[in-house]
Amino acid sequence: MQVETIASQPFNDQNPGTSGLRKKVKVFQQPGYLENFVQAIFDSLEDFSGKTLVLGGDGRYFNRTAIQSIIKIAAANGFGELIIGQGGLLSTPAASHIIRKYGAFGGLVLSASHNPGGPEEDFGIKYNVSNGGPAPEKYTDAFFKRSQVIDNYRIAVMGDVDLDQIGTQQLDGIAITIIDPVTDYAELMQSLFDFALLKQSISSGYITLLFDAMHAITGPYAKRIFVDLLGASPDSIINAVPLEDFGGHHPDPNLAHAHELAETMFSDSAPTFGAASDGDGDRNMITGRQIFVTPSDSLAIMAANAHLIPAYAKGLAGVARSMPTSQAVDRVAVKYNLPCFETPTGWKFFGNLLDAGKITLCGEESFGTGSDHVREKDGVWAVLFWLNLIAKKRQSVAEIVHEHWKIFGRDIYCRHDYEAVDSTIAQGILEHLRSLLPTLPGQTFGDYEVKFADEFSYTDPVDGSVSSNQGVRISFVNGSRMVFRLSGTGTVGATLRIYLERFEPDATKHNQDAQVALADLINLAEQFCEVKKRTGRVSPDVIT
Ligand code: VG1
Ligand code: CO
Repeated sequence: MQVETIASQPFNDQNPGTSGLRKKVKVFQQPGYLENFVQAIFDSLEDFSGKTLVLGGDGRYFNRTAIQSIIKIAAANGFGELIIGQGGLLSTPAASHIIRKYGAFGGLVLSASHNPGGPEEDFGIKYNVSNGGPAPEKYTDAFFKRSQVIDNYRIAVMGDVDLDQIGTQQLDGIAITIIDPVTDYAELMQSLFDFALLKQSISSGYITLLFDAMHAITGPYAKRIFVDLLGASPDSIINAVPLEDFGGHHPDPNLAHAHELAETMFSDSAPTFGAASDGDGDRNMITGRQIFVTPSDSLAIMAANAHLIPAYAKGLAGVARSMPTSQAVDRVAVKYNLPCFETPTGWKFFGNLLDAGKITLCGEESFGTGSDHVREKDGVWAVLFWLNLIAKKRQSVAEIVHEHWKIFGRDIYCRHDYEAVDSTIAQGILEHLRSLLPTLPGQTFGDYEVKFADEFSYTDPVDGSVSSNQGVRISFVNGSRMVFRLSGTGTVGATLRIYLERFEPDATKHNQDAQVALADLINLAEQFCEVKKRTGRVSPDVIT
């Protein structure tokens, strides 16, 4: 193999955020930008010579170009084999599974997840370690450090690889295996859920399904699993063809962006079940006829009912949620005597808990749920989990949710996002909040007496690593909470996220609209953070 060493200049902005490095495509297209970052990753890793790297992405604009470059850099750096999804496609959870199943050294997943795609939009790259999960902070810190001093990258002199031809090509010094992106993942799903029951429930018409793939990666997965294996009609999947620009939309599964699905689910012709997934297939939105299930509730309901699913029939080792996720799952953990962990935002913090067998299920308020079957959140898995629950319990989504609230009470929840805020103003908001923290405990605001106010810091119970500054939280004596943090996935300015929750034990009050039920807390949040005052905005950009 002929290898060239190309001199390059370091870029100062290659610090991975919540989930990998995300930038505008134009930034990634700068000469040496992608190459430097990939070389910085390889320079930070040890002992991978001759080993296997998994490679794939969500199919967005620049995916194929980036894959061709990465193949050549990986070859030059001594990897022995690359396993690549056909067409350069792999959903994030499928990549995680393939790393685990084939004992790969790690993987590179090309995605900016729920961010829009296209020449003017976003691209991203993240490294996953050998457990199949996102690289923990000690890795991402090392990548960033290396990227700041790197002055060359190594690249093999070779032609482009045919990404569409399944099979192994033995090139000079490296084997390149193109696999079907769906097959291994579909087999895994069949091993976890009761496919016979699901098939019967769908063919009998007991379950009618609408899945919105948002023109993103889950289209082919949904088609194989829901249509080919479970017998759903082909028109039960909408926006099924992955497009480089996701049809010009944000592939973000929430009521705002998956509006086509939302409109149908709240109309008279709604099917029994509706769901959507994001750009890279790790998120999920769950809805039923006339009902939207908050991700926090979804996690709690999954935990309370997991024993009904074949893969979890033996019970759960424990559960975990990210800090801003509502406390609904905590109530399930108390009732069933399960260990319950609170981690910072981002899936990388669940990896150690899953590997150590401390938890089986975990989730985030940002439409992410998953289990120990892979080391990423998993959208299609969550959909199958819910379908299996509906089929087994013979209840509608609304019945399942209302029954859950009756037993555990309802954690009324919402998140307000202020996007593309000037970074200096956003930092000012956080600093202002920090300055308030010591003064708040003991003060009363209407019905709300502050119990504690702090900045969340997490000590990993497995390896003892500490992650500080993970969000400002204000907790009240009545169990309500608000959390403020800045996004680590945006690419324009700063995004302020405000998370609000209030516990409602009274079943006669469970049907309230969250914005109404949380109105006092929403006002209080503004009083504390002054986002409207400081930015001149009148309302959040996105409410979920
Ligand atoms: C957001 C979510 C976080 C999630 C992350 C990656 O991060 O809040 O819960 O893990 O996206 O999800 P942030 O820092 O913007 O709040 V995905 O589907 O983009 O891989
Ligand atoms: Co995603």
